[in-house]
Amino acid sequence: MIKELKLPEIAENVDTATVLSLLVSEGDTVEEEQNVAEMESDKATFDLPSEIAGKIKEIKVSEGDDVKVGDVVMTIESDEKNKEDEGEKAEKEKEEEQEKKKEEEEEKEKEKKDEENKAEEEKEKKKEKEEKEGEEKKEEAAEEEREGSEVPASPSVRRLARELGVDIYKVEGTGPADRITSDDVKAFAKEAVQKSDQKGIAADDYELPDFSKWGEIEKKSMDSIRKRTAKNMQASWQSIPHVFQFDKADVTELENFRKKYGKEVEKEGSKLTVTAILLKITAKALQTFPRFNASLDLQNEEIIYKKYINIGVAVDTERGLLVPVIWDVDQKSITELSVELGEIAEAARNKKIKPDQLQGGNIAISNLGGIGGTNFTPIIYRPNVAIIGVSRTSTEPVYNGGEFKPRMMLPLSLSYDHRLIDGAEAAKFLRWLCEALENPLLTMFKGGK
Ligand code: CAO
Repeated sequence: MIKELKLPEIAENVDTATVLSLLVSEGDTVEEEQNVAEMESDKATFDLPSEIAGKIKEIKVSEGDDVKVGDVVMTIESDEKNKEDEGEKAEKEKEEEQEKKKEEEEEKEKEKKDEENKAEEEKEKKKEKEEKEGEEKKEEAAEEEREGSEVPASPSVRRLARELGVDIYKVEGTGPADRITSDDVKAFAKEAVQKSDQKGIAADDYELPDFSKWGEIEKKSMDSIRKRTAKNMQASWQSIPHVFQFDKADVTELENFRKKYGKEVEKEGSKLTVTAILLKITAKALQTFPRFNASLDLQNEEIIYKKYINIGVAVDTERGLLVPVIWDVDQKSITELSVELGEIAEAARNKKIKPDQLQGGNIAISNLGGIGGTNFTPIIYRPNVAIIGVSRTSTEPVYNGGEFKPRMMLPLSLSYDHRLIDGAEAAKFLRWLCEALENPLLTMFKGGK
């Protein structure tokens, strides 16, 4: 019995991987779970294990090939017929079960949607009537006059289109008399997002000059991480209205503490750095300010509050920026966080990070202080709503009301999504972080668990 080994699902939004190296040849015998190829997606490097024990029959890819999820990488002839039959049966049963579950879910979804549509239509009719003489009608008329054309959509649908950044004049109405419904707007927005995801990096119309006219040049293809970073950064920057807040924490006492107790962490084979301490304090801050731990679902007009505290840490690697995630930060000690931070940073740099270690973060910390700089404005990682930027601690003269004293000041920046977070809340969040760094005891009674 010959079994096809296909490239499995790797991670969300990842549909291809490159074959870095083949670890077997045709005719080789392999064990179940034995790694047969080393692969690299734009998020991480990972090993591809054989699902069965047997003999490699045919290898369908070569090193350097890009393979799509679901494509056959190689075929393997099983050496245990019975086991295979059993496996096949179980797989078939699993598939049937999944199919059944999917059908039930689709049916449920359809019923829900029908109900929603009905309710939405009734609501809209009522609203339209109320709004006929109302203020919004005037606004609508004024807007239509401005735009110079009539669009059959209620003010609430127009508002939704504005919030989703949809040009209502491009939406085709499917309601009575071609009226544009909120579903039409949502479907249009969804399609636009899908299209932009498929397109990869959206190149604009700008035409590059021929640089070789002015001197020697060399062209190199962008590697997968660079392509992914460019695409994500562009999408985040274009879709999130960023606002930036800056503050400084007096970390003089904290630095003394770090020097004194750093040895405890060294015993565990790691280093007590500002990043590890900040991870712990940020976890407390997220419990106190849950909006910073949330995501925005504009399509369904919902705010998704997460009850877990996972924090991404930007890591500078030779291949570019990676953001591995430390899970359940609130449940770990600073020593554990220091050790884990050291391990994931090393894994990211040595291409050993697994795709699922790069997912599920609610906010990110980007510390460039080890390199230098007085401040910077990092871009938020979608679907997060904020990112904390850390610059270099420096000794500054600080006036204490009577005299200037040399204090160690840590500059912090906060980039936040202004659709969800208001300026005052952002200022409070960052102040909270600074005060907690200045006096960590405050975190014990200033909210949080
Ligand atoms: N101010 C002054 N010194 C700092 C500092 C700061 N804010 N942050 C770190 N340092 C010091 C550390 O104490 C350490 O000093 P010693 O070598 O004397 O012990 C040194 O800088 C190097 O620190 P580190 O990098 O080993 O450890 P870390 O835990 O602070 O940071 C990590 C870990 C992974 C965040 C970091 O290595 C890194 O990759 N930073 C770059 C992140 C990045 O690229 N961000 C840009 C993303 S754009 O959004």
